[in-house]
Amino acid sequence: MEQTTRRKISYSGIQPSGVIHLANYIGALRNWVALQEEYDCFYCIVDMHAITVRQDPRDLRENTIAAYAMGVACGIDPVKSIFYIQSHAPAHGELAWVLNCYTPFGELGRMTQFKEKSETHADNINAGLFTYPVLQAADILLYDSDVVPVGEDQKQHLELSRNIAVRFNGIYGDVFRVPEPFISKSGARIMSLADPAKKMSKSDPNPRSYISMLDPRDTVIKKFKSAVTDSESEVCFREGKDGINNLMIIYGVVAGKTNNEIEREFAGRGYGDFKMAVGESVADFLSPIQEKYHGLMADRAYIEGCWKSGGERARAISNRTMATVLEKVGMVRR
Ligand code: ATP
Ligand code: LTN
Repeated sequence: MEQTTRRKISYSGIQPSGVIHLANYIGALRNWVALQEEYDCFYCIVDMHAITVRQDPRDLRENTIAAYAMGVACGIDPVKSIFYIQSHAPAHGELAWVLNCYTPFGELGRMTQFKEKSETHADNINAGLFTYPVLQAADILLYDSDVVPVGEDQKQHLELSRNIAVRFNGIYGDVFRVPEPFISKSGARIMSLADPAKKMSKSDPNPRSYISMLDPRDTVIKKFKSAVTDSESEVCFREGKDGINNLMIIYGVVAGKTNNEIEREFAGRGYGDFKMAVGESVADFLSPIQEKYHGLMADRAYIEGCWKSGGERARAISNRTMATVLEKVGMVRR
């Protein structure tokens, strides 16, 4: 760990396991982008994590490229930040193996994402799904990361990463920086539009439950019009009004308004008007991102150049950390 004045480091990853949706943006990506102002940033498309669930190879490759382009379209600067594809830096897998040997089985068994995914993928409960959070810890620890911008659902994995780092440091000295989660106060858990008791998720079979970042305008408006709310009519942020609270959070982010402003704007106007306004604002918000995305996808050479250079920079740094780790645990130098 360097002790000279260094900029703090932000690290995060997203799986290319399907379309990127509005909750990924609100819960995570917008913070990735914002942190670029003050932090040195590493952002990663975690294709190695994605194969813990069976993937069609062609889809995985396309989804990886699409997720990368979407990251850039949302504002990740591939020159300023190191934006890369996980499998392009082999130290991730290497460190994950080492850390597996320092992670108790029982701690992994308590991970709620593992329990949930074992239920939804009961036909393929593989060892990778079980050790998934160790690979995540490796991602983070390789880059000396200070903060990890994620949604609320990743809190438990972050806690495990911290435990792994502390345990390893306890044995070998200060090898890893212990990272902090960076979770927004508002928007860290965006709920499904079809069932406000469940989180918005790209693996939800009902496409009405989420807004893809690529949904066309009329689809966005239709989905918000049919969003499940409650039987009252007052637009206000209150416990028990999960559907409306969720729409208020989304509207607040895309239109830059506070809850008070939203309540005043829709006083006496009912849910119909409100849902329409949310739909239109989200569509307006997505439109320039979609335009940028399609431009990038049409210029494969440009984004390929970006991920190759990101991969090179990530490899150089992660290989250095890996060499230190191997030396600490007692491997003979190559
Ligand atoms: P799946 O739902 O299929 O497990 P996912 O949509 O959670 O996938 P990930 O790649 O696992 O997507 O997550 C990327 C980032 O988006 C993570 O930081 C995660 O915490 C965040 N995120 C995912 N869903 C939500 C949500 N509903 N609200 C806020 N943030 C979310
Ligand atoms: N596990 C995360 C994705 C992820 C990640 C990371 C997030 C993989 N590696 C490193 C932050 C830092 C998820 O399922 N959303």
